[in-house]
Amino acid sequence: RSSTKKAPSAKVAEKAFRFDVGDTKESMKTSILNHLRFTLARHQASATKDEWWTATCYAVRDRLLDRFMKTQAVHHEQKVRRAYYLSLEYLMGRLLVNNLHNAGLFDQTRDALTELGQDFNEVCDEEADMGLGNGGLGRLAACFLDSLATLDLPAVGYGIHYEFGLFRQEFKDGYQVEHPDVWMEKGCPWEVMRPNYAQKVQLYGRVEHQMDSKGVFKPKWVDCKVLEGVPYDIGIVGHGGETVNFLRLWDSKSTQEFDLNIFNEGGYVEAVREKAMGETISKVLYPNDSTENGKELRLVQQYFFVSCSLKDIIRRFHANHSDWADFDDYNAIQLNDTHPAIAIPELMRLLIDEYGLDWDAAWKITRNTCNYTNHTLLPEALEKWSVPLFEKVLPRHLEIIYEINARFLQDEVEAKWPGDDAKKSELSIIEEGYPKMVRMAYLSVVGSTKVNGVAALHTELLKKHLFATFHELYPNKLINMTNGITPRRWLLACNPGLSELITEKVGDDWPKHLDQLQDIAKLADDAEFQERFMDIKRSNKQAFADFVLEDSGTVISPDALFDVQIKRLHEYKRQHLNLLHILTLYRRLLNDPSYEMNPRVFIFGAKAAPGYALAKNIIRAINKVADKVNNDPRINDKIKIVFPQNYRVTMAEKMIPAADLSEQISTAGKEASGTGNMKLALNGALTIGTLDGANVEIGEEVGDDNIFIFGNTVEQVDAIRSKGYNPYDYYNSNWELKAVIDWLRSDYFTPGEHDAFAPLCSSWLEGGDPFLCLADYADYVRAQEEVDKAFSDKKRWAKMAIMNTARVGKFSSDRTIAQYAEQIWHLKPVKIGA
Ligand code: T68
Repeated sequence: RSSTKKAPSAKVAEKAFRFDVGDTKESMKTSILNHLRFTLARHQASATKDEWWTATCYAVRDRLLDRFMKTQAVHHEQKVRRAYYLSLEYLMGRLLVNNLHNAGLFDQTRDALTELGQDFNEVCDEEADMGLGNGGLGRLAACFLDSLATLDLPAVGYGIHYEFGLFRQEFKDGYQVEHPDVWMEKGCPWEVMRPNYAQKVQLYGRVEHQMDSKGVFKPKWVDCKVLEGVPYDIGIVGHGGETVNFLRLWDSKSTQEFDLNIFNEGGYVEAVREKAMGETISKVLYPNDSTENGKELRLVQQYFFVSCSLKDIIRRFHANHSDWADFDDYNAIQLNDTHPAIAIPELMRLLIDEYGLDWDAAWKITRNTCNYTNHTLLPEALEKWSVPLFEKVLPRHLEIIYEINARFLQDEVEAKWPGDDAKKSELSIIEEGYPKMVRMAYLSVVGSTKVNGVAALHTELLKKHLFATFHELYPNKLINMTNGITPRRWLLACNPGLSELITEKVGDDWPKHLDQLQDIAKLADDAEFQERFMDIKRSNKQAFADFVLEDSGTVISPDALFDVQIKRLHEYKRQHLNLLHILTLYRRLLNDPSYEMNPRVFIFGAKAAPGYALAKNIIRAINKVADKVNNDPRINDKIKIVFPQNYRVTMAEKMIPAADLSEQISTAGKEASGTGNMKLALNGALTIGTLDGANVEIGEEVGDDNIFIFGNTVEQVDAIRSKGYNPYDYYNSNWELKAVIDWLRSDYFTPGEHDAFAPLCSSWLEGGDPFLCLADYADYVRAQEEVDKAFSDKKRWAKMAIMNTARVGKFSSDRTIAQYAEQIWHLKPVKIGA
């Protein structure tokens, strides 16, 4: 009987399955309840908020995984070329709301939770930020993943599954105190562990050169420690929900073989200790955003994730191909700064030592596959590893780097500049000295096809300074890829009021085609549109004011000008120049109670690297000035300063929609691009900024009338420095500047505590003011007066704000990623279909 009955066709089975993970409100309800019951073992009546959150994430994840498997199957069947993004940092923030928007499940899920008696926003607030990054570089990687999936590009992100992301910041008596960030406390429902794709990684040991059967000496890396990398995958859904790519994060484990050996020798305690060491590798993110401290564990982290990732890439390549000559046809690797640059010698090692290719074939493949993005010109941020450390941790890689260098100097530098030894030592990957150092940026340039800067000015400066001689040697290698931000997170999800207004005017396609915002420019003079635009701004400001009240008890008025500086704390970003302006206004108000200015709220969000003493002193100065100013009845609430603790992606999502003014005031030539500048402009904040990084391009887009530019240009900064900059010239000739610095030097802001801000104040004077705060002060104050004047004219301000939103479509990361795909990766979109 049963033999006559046909098995259900694949189509029918698929349909039944798809019904199971349907996208209606009712199916979301069913899924959420099922997960509460069968995944979390909870009755609806007794479930806590975080359990509702977990169940909701699982319900969403089910739908993503369905598309994820489909996407990977199509990529596999079509043998597509893929891009691999290697980054030590991914600053993802929360995932629920963005996944809902991108997957087209937002309304249904919100309604489902509401009908189940839950407050949707409260459930979303249960999610901890996934803060596996420091700042711009890590957040850029997260925006890029969103755009890669949205553009249907086959891509995988690789990184580390840190147990602790960027530290949680607390202020005590104004001081920054750091705590570990336990982001997985409630579990991470988005990730899927994949022990089947675990990889082994060798470290330490030494290299033996053993003769093979043909009498040739072959290097052999022996006596190594072996670690295991276990991957965790997080689905990355593009807007519209068709492509689901993934982010694969490696967790380190010590290996069983390793443990067994020691156990057998009877060293139980040693075995457990070694095991703990193996698990240290992926414990914690290094919290430095702009200095390298040359720590061994950091090099081990870099190699660990690079080696796991390359082996995974090779495994996937071998699933479809057998000829190594095809490798660079199917794989493009992007190095996010030099942190994964060890990929270059590691790929060489794998090809030569493990797969038996000869040097020239391996080098051709490696160089054709790898590309490198530079994110900084700051000399202290350029990675260099000491040769002795390298030799200890990665002895075989050091040999390979020496060989890469020898061939590079001989075949390329000598060919171009015969007999020029100065050129050779200038370009050498190995810097002479005691100890010798490996220059990772040079290794990255030599081993890559394309090298890119992250804004037009930055790329020009790379060509002129850091990589000037390389640019002569390789005139086509250096290119510009101006950064971008994903409009899904940074407008659609974080600013629903403005998003709805825009959709009403230009339709709902703009999140994928941000240039369409241009169409609202014609409404910039329309009184009704201006009113609606500014009403939305006001209600965003009110929402932020509510948050501040709850968070710190400080009352701020949504009618004040919200002046926002949110970014890592660094001298080059000049939060302390902002502070000089605040003190200037405070002083003016005290000296002349009738001094006219619009009430302003100065808003800061910033973490300082734990070892960066001066940055921490600046944080304390801002906090202590805030205490005084916020409680001074003499100034009638004209100035408020708010500096919420623990700035992170989720806080940025509240601050950016509420901002009137965006502070982008780095010393010209120091900020590679900036991306906060783009997010703020998109949400209708006006920029006050120097001609630095992407500010230059923002100015070109919005027009001179809609931005406040001040300060010395890169050329002027160079000129000032070459004449011999003396901050005292400015201090002694500007009595107001002198007065505010002296004020900060007194104990006015820390009664009874002397010299609290001596480090900060002496950096401006005795320390030589390395970032030219004093040279830019007067023009900054002048530009701020212009801002104040513009803000007094409500119609003018509204028009300028609208023009900012309308004209920054260029800064969608979709545009950036489309450029990478075309000019670097040669990558085509792949439609996944129904
Ligand atoms: C930033 N760099 C640039 N570095 O400063 C910023 N982490 O101008 C640019 O917009 C952004 O990259 C994206 O291109 C960083 O954020 C780091 O966080 C960093 C540096 C060294 C080590 C670790």
